[in-house]
Amino acid sequence: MDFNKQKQQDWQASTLAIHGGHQPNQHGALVSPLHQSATFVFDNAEQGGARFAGDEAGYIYTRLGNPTTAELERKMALLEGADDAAATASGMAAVSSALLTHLQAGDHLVASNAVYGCSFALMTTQLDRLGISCTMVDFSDEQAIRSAITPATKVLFCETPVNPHLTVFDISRLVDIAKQHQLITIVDNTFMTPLLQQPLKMGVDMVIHSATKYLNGHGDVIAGIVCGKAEHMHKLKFEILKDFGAVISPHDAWLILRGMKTLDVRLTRHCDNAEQLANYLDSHPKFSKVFYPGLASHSGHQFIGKQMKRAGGVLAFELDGDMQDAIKFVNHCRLMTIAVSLGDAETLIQHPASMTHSPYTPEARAQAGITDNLLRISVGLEDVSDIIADIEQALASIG
Ligand code: LCS
Repeated sequence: MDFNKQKQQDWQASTLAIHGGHQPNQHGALVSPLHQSATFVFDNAEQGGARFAGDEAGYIYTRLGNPTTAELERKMALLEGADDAAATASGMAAVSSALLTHLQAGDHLVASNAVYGCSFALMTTQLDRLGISCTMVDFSDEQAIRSAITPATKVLFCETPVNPHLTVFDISRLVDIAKQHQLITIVDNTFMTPLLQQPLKMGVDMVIHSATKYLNGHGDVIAGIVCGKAEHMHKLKFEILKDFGAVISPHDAWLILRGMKTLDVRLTRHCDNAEQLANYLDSHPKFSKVFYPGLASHSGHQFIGKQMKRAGGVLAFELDGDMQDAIKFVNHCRLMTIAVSLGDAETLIQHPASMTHSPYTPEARAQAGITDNLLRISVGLEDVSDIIADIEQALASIG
């Protein structure tokens, strides 16, 4: 990386989210220019050849690198404590690129049985087509993980906290298991962002994000990020992303750079609102279970202040009743918007069994603890009293 990393490494995360990776530009613009260009001009044919050969630094073609994208990648590498980062076209491109960096036909992957629905589909269906097998187990059960490992296993993969029911896994324990078997660990850090959790600093090899969520924060971009060690990132960028092609648009990278300037203040508000909402739901007789690591009753609570700074802005709960009652409740929400995604200013409510986790088979969903009456809320930035009032009126409407 060709920037003043030493100086920037000393900054706090909230400062890095604003200034990290920024370099002076030609006209001294405060906001880094958007380099919306597919290709870059060579002074002469020799220079073009030298850039392709890797003998001269400089941009070639945006699928191989772009100055706007590079600023986002430097910022994320600094925030996660990584050697390097790569921005991708979506969170799923980040998940698939990270996995394909380490896996090939004949290899085996052990993954948590509760992950985002399309990560489940990728690991159980698409990778299977490529000859990469996957065993999914409960990552809270150390013995289950150990039993799933075979001589062909190369990677351990999980999200923590888990989408949609916020189970938290012990990252240091997973790293210990992986080290004993010489496995690569990949953690999806989407629900936390590096401001709340830094898995690489706990020994994880690769971290991935759906940047669609908190990093961008404004609901107008689909993107992903992978962070990791230099040799892994080199393979990911200059083999996997180069040849499979799932790179980010520079415009989307630019929007994420803008969004990240407010990441710290947004996350503080998301967490404050989610804590208050979780306490409200937990004390209400109509909600039989509330899943939020910020609650003392949640199994993940022991990790708050250790592995993760705060519990984040997503919570889930089971409404007293069946799936039809849950659907009816959702349909009566007025302020809370019925939509998937998370990490936006707007509070979003969705029904995981029929929406985000519909790629699961009913059996796999049951094993992962995703019940038919489970609802997930991505708590937004509104005044929390308005969100609570919306829940009250929805409950009153369904009787
Ligand atoms: N990882 C996690 C933990 C996610 O929640 C998602 C998307 C992805 C990866 C994939 O990211 P994408 O390609 O969508 O940028 N989660 C979604 C969700 O819960 N609702 O809609 C998308």
